Amino acid sequence: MNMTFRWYGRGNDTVTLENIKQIPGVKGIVWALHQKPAGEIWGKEEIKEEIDYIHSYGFHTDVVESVNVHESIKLGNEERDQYIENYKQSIRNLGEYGVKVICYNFMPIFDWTRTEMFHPLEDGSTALFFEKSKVDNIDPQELVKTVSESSDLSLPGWEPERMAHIAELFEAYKEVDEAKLWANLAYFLNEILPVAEEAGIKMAIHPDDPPYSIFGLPRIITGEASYEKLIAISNSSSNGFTMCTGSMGANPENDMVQVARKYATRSPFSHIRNIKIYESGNFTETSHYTSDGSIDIKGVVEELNKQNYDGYVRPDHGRHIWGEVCRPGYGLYDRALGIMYLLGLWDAFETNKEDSQ
Ligand code: DNO
Repeated sequence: MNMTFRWYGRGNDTVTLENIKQIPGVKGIVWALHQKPAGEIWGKEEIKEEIDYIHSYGFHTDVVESVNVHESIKLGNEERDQYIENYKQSIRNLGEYGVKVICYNFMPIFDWTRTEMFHPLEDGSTALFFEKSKVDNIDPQELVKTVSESSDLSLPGWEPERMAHIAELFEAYKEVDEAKLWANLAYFLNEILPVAEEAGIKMAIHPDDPPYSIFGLPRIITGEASYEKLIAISNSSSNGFTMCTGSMGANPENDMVQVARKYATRSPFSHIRNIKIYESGNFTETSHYTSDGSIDIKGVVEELNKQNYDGYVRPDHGRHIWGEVCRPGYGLYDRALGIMYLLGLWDAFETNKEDSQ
């Protein structure tokens, strides 16, 4: 388990590399050129500048999250080939600077979606929250109208750039059902995977969050069946997954211990975090501690330990605790606690293993 921490870059994050340096066990920074619009080539100089800065703190820069996929690629329209060429060039450039894993997702229009960023928890902290009925009851047509006409209706995590084109995007996605989205993903993968292999990079697709269709848009990376389909598209060693316990685990039918058992070797990168799921389908983010949520974090780490997992791991979506003011889900304190829990579990399982030998 190679422990890492996601960082949004200088001037773009309340957490500093000095802060992260003081969390025991962190070896690398999960980074990105966050200002880069989806579809543009990541230039060598800008890559070098960022990684030199991160290296100066003694961290590795092996994992990038994310190189975002342009909407044309997901839609499969005539502009996609140009954007795929750009993506390939970014892969080559990142490979040249030693990057090993690129995390990406294939969610139409919206990345992760929550209805509340600072939902109060019983312990007095706040956390991200998803109210299923609220999302279910939003009529996509109304959504487009309201977002286009005013900025009154906006759910957290929606970027203004994308929202500016929301009407066109929804219109374009009318032609794209799940089967078409899969075909567009396959087209993209078959183009980029040979380049990734040559660059020494593993592509690691992130599951959809939450792992089901929202606003009538297709979502396809939702559980084990999706993983099997991905493997069927290409058995390339660069065709990898980001195992995210909180995203995929938001559907209680996904047993994340079993997912870890079956797919850890195909997951060069893991996001390990907990959520508490209610019967209504609502879920709230919690501390990483197994007893606080619905995901068997201890079981997942045990499984990874059994397999001597040497992939990159990061905690994710902390609560906002001790009065910290930060990016929602991305403060210092609770993610640091999460790391100590994950490393503690790992050490204990490691000792058990030695004892039983
Ligand atoms: C949320 C994250 C996602 C993730 C991307 C991966 O906080 O887990 O934004 O980085 O979906 O491409």
